Amino acid sequence: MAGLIDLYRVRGPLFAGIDSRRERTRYSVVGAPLDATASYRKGQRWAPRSIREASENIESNGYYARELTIEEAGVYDEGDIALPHGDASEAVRRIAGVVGEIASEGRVPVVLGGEHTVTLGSLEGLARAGVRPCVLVLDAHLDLRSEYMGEEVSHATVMRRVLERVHPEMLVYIGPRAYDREEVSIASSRSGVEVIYAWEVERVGPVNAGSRARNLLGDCSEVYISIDMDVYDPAYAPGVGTPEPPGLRSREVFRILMEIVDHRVVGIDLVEVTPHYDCGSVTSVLAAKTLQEVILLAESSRRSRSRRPS
Ligand SMILES: [Mn+2]
Repeated sequence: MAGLIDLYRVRGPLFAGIDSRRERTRYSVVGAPLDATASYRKGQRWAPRSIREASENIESNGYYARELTIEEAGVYDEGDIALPHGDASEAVRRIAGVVGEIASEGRVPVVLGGEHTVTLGSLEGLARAGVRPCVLVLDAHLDLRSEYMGEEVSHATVMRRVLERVHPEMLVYIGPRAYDREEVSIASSRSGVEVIYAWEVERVGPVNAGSRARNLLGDCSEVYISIDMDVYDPAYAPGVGTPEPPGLRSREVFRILMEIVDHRVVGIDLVEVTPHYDCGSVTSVLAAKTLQEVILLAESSRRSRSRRPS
């Protein structure tokens, strides 16, 4: 029977409800509550809390990754980064500072957005720690505009800035279906940028789409995964900043992740959940389950590798 003091203790929400000792964990969940440049629906700043709450109330096993539970995988919740409202560039600097510190400890940052702009800070932080991964983006959009509504650092330009400022060896997209002509021409002309469009996933199926992405990332020793929740069909994830039907089904995304996610994961972000436009928290719940699956797939792969005799 718990003492009375335990009954009064209220903390959280913490990611997956795990109150772990940091030194026994490898994954650092950190919230980046930014919605400075959201052009349609705002409120992504409320997402970290909403995703944490959902994550406390789903079961701790993976869908494909069934060997480990999220408690066993080793996750520590660092809390949220204090970000200014309305200054995306300063927010990116602060995110880079925090993520850089986490990565320099050899830990894997798991960034809860916030709008997609947070990915720039996260990748700049990793680079500062000497980690230069290939980048896999699941997104309805290419986010390759040079500027958007007069802003150079924005959710609609974030991958263009990543190409210019971080120079990943490979940038692979899965799920795009919304873009302008300039973005498509950049995506098709730059070496090291590959796109598996949503209709290609539909045509070849998630297993083949996933294995194509895995081949494209075959030479990468480190991989960063950015999941924009609008990659899902709005029927599965209505609470996002810029919904784009028709999109991927939840089981398709999970099957794709199973094909790709392995021990090479050095950083993860999940962005664009917009709780006030969500219905019954379905987007936050799917976001929490998606993150859990990515962590479990990465950690299971890492442990099975370290068990293997060399
Ligand atoms: Mn998007």
